[in-house]
Amino acid sequence: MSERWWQRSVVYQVYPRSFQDSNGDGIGDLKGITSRLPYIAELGADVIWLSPVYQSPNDDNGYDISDYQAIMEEFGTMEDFDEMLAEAHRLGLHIVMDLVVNHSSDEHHWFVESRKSKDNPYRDYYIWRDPKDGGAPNNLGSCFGGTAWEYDEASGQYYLHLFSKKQPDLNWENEKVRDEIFTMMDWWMQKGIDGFRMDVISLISKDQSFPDYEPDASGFGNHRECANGPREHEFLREMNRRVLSKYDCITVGECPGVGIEEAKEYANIDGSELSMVFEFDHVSVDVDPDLGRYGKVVPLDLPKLKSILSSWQTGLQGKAWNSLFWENHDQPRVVSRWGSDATEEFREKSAKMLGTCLHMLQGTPYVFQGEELGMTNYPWTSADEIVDCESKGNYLHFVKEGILPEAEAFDVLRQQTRDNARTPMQWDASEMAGFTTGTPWRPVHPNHTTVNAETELADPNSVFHYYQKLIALRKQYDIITNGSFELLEADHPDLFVYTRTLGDEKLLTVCSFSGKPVAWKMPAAFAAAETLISNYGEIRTDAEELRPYEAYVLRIAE
Ligand code: TEU
Ligand code: CA
Repeated sequence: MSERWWQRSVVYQVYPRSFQDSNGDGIGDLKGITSRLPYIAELGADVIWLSPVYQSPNDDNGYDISDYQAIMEEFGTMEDFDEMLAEAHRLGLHIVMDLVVNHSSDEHHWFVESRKSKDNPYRDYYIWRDPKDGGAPNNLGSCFGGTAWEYDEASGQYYLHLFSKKQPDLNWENEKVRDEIFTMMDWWMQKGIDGFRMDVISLISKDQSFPDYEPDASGFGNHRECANGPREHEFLREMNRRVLSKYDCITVGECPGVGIEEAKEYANIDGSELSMVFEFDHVSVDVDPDLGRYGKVVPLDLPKLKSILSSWQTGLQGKAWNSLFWENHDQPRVVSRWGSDATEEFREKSAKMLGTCLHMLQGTPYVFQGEELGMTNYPWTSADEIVDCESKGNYLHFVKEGILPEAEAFDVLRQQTRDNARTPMQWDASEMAGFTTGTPWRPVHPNHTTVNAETELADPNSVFHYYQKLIALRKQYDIITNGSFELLEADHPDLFVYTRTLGDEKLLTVCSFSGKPVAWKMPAAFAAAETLISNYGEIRTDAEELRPYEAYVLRIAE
C-alpha cells in the first residue's frame, strides 16, 4: 500500500462557536474562522476539521441538524462558507466537515413530516416502535440521561433518540434515507470540501429486534451497545462505493464502542470504508466502569493508558490507520487532566510533554483549538455555570436519584464537563481574549492574560512553537509516519517510553508524567543520538533522572 497524503497530515479541530467572533454577538462564526486561517497555517496543520456549521436549533450545539445544506444563521451564510473554503485552499489547508447522520434534529423537515402520522411517506425515515408492556420498546438509555425512547401521544408509538429527544435517530435500514444522505454528501464534495468526520458512525446500524441490554450505572442499556450493528459495514461500503471512492478525500469515523478488531474493518488500508477512526479506549482510562464518566474520576493509571495505546499501535500496524488525539470538543483539557495546571511551569512543561507523547505515535494527529497553547480547564465554581447538555443531564440525574452527594457530583462535573473544551479560544490578553467585542456565550478563562496566542507567538519557547516543531518533524521524518512501534518500560508507573523503527533508523521517545524527578538512565544505544525535540532545552545525557514532566525524542540512523 503506498502512503496516502492524509497519513502524514495533522488535523486542527475548530469548534466554530468558540473560535472567533467577527460581529460582536459573542458567538464564533465563519468570517471569524476565515480571519484566523493564517494562524492555523502557521502552526503547520494542513487539515481543518470543522465541527458542525449547518442549520440547527442548537439543542446540542449543531450536532442536531435541521438542514444539511444550509449554514447556521449565527455562523453566517453559504457565501461566507465558500469564501472560507477558498481561502483555506489558497493557504494549502484542507477542510473536513462534520457529518452528523446517525440522527437529525427533530426540526428537520423529514422528522416534522415523520411525526405527523403512521402513514406519512417520511415515517420510516426514523425509528418508530410500538410500546412494549405499556412502556418503552427496550431499556436503551440516552447518552444524555434517561430513556432513549420518546413517546408520541398522537400516534401511540415511540421514536428512538440515542442522544437528546431533539436528536431522533435516522433509519438507515430505509434505502431512501441512505439515498438522501449520499446525495447530500456528494453535494458537499462537489462544492470542493476535502472530506468528512463522521459523528457516531459506529451506531448507525441497529439490531432491529431492539433487545434489552445489560443495564449500566444509569439503570439503562448503554448506547454503545448499538455499535457495530448487523449492517454497519454494508452501509459504510455502500457509502464508499457511491460517494467517497469518487474523491481523494480524508474520512474519519467517530467510533464509540469499537475495538481493535472492528477498527481493522472501518479503517482498512484497502480503502473500502473510511480513512481512519477515533477510538475511545484511551480516553476512557480514567472513567469509572460502574459510575461512568460523570459519576467518578479515576486517577490516571499510566501503565493502563500505555497498554491501551500500545495495543492500538501494534494492532493496526500495516492493516488499518488510526487517528491520535487527547482532546476534542467532548473532552476536558488534557493539561488539566493528565498533566498539571498547578503552576505555570508545570502547565507549560506538561503540555509539551503530552504533545510529544502523542505526536510521535503512528497515526494522524488531531489538535483541538487551544491545545497548542496549553489551554486548561475552566475554574467552574457552581453547576449553574454549566450549559453542556451531556454533563449537566448526567449530573442532574445523579443528584436527583441520590446516587451521589451534590458536592461529589459537582467535583466530577467541573473536571469532566464538555464546557471545558468550549470556553473561548484565547487569542490575546485583552478583556475578552480577542474572541469577541461583545459578551462571549461561554466565559473567558481568567488565565488568558498569560495563556494566549499573541503572547505565545512572540515567545520562541512557548507551547505553540513546540507544537509547531512537533508538526514540522512529522513532515520531515518518514519514520514518524511509517516506523513500527515498540513500547518500553510497560509497567513503569510514571514514564511513557517507546521506540519507532524504520530500516536502520530508530526514534526513542521518553515522557515523564510525573511532577517529581524520576530515576531513569538513557539506553546506551542512544548516548550519541541526535535530539529532535525536548521540552527542557539541552537534555542531560548522563543524568540519573528525568526532570518533572520532562520529554524528549532522540534519533539514531546507522
Ligand atoms: O459524540 C458522541 C459520543 O458518544 C459522545 O457522547 C462522547 O462519547 C461523549 O461526549 C463522551 O462522554 C458525538 C459528538 O462529538 C458530540 O458532541 C455530540 O453531542 C454527539 O455525538 C451527538 O451528536
Ligand atoms: Ca458572531
